[in-house]
Amino acid sequence: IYGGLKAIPGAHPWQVSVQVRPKGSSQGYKHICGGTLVKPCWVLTAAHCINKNFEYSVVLGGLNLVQKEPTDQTVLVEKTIIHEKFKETPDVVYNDIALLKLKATNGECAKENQFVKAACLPSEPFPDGAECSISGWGATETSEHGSMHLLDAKVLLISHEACSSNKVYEALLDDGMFCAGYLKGGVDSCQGDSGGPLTCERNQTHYVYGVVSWGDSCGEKNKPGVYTRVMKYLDWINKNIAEKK
Ligand code: 4AZ
Repeated sequence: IYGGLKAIPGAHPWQVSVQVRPKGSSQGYKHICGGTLVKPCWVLTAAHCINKNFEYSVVLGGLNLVQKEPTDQTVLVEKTIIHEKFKETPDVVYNDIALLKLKATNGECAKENQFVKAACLPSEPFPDGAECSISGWGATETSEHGSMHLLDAKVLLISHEACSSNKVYEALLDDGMFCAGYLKGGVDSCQGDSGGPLTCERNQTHYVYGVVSWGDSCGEKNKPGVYTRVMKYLDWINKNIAEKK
């Protein structure tokens, strides 16, 4: 996160660290992306975070990536589901959304508490200009390797029109994406935040409105972050998590 601050404990209880290790290895898992807990056994993330040569786990309830904390829960991923129309090109990522099904132990995946709690799926759009929140352990203005502490920042939703102007992303955006941040630059998501949440709040309820997806660099003028538009994928999400807890 560029232009962020250390998150307060319990402020983003749906934030997860998506971690990987090579398939069949006995190494420790390492952070690769963010994700959002949307049901006790389901995490929403970006499709570009998934690679079939890795096995996945998620860490819930933690703020510090390098120290074990009493609130941490580590849960293995049983299955990854990538959107059928996910496509990466050198400039754009389309349909950048995936689900991680967590592996239950004694009938439970995530145990919800003050530090671990699912975000709601949105059912209504938020207006352009709405102030929303991004969070993650990704690159910062002072560290391309990312932050050991979870950082967060406020961003504004940017209209499709403004973000498709000649100075910004021209014709690159489709209706499964939206931009958020500031055209002047400075506050943005970055590498390592991918897959993580952009949440917007209404009536004390937090909705996962976007998934950190891509952008031309980070924090630069006229290059805001681009987010997967979760509202567009509700049927896909609901179909995949239906009665699978
Ligand atoms: C990345 O490389 C990435 N500024 C993520 C977010 C943004 C740019 C790049 C948005 O994963």
